[in-house]
Amino acid sequence: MPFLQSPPRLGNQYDDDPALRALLARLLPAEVLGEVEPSLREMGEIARALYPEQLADRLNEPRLTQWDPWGRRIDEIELTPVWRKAERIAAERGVVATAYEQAHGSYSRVHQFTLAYLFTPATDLYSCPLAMTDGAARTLLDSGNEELIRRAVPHLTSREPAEFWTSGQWMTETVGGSDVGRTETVARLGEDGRWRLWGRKWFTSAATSQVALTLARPEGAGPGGRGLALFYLETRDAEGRLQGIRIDRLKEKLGTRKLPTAELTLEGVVAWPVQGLGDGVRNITPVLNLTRTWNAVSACAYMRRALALATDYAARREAFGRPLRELPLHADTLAGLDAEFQGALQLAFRAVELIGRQEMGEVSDEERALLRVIIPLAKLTTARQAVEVTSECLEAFGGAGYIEDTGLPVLLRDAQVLTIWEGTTNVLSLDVLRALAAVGGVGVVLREVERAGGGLADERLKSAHRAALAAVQHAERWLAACAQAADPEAAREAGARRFALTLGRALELVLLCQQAQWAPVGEVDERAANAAERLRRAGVDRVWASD
Ligand code: MFK
Repeated sequence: MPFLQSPPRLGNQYDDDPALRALLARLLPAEVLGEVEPSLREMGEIARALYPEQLADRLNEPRLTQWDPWGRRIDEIELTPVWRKAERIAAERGVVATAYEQAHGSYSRVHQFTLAYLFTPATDLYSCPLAMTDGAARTLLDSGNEELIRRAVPHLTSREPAEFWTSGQWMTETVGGSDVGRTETVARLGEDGRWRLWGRKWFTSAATSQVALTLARPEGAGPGGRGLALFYLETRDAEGRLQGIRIDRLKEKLGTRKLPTAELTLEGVVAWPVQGLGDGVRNITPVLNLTRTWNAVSACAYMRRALALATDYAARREAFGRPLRELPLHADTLAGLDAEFQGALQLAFRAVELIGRQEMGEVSDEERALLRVIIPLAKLTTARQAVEVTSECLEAFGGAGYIEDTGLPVLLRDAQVLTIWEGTTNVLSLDVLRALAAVGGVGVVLREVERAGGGLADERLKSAHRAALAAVQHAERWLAACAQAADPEAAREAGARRFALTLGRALELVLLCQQAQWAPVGEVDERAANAAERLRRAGVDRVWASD
């Protein structure tokens, strides 16, 4: 009998994730954890059960049909089987709704994002429309626009599949996805008192959404982001026909291929101003802050999925007379990747925790400032980690990791988007600089490092904490020294990515130390402590020594 390798398998994705369970035990009071755990275990089971279906669905992609056989323009998009299932699961399990029902106050955000974390890798990025839906619900609620709140929010936060709507977030135009202030879409007020939009949207993720938030320049308004207005629109009429929107084509993408990302032309679609007729960029930032948090949580989820598969395989696959997991170098490699994942999970959920408290009005000014900085840091740091970790996990399978019908390469292709959409690593690094300038400098990060290190007793953890503190202090000195450069602005911009990654990784390290020390009295969570030790040794300071 020739040698045949059994493929990797997944168990319940909640039960099998000790880092997640330890984190939730720290973040949630025991009674809250007891109440939400059944829903998490159920989602972990859904993820396990969907895995074979994802593999079977591998070659299916969404299809756009622009014309019916009789020449009518229809622009219909047919979704893939797992996506159709995901729509229903997302609504019924409250992957958005949980955050707005607030059954557990500020802890509901932790509950919701844990559902999202378990759901994301099981449903081929259906989390994209959910992220935008969450962002739209928050933005409408914060806008105080009662008409739109009544009209849309009950749908965006519904658990009833027939009632549930998702929202698009149409920002990117041919001028690019970063410099949004150059948006060319025009808004005109008709004689009937209604606004209509004309323009071309170049990247619209999930073009199947029922509603969208988008930016347009009211005729005659000034340039830049201040001259733009934030609009809400409904994509279809009562018969389900697109109204004032043409789908030009679906994008041919490296990954996220189940996601029907489209190019659209707006041809007079009726739209409602959400919050006045200016400051569109500022008014859409609540969407960005939530979708960036979804991005960070999704990055963790992709790392976890790749590690779950690689770890399972390492127990099954024998080479050189032993299972891979007993080969010292293989074990060391996986442990390094697991450390990156654990650090990322801590940082992403620190943002989640603060969002929950902010929504309940429980944050201090200090925490509000920290949140403004931590969201772009979490997004940019975890997205880069996701690409590195998924890539290494493919390598841990040897040749099988490079073969399409193992279902493994798609993990890397999908993870790559996390560094790009919602702001690239560079755009977010610059955002970190702007955010720090607005909140009074690096002190807010230093104080978080101090806070997280407050109760450390274990010597290894204290040493890791010192390394993180030194890295943030180095970053602060670099920023101050930029003022002496011939062109301070250029110096700050050129080093912004190294600076931001240093802050992001240092925060991961101290939060991991906090997690490790938190374990039941007198003990240290060895899994988290080992991860902290590895992150420290791998190094968190990315600022150049000569800077
Ligand atoms: C898995 C789930 C992932 C979710 C998938 C969703 C897929 C969606 C696909 C996409 O649409 S991807 C495209 C997403 N595009 C971006 O993320 C935009 C990237 N570019 C930026 O973020 C730029 O930094 C920005 C557009 C914000 C810069 O534009 P401007 O015109 O130079 O704005 P400016 O002056 O920096 O900021 C305007 C105001 O907003 C300022 O306030 P004031 O008016 O009071 O001065 C800023 O302080 C404020 N602001 C900017 N960013 C903010 C913010 N406030 C709070 N939070 C922020 N993040």
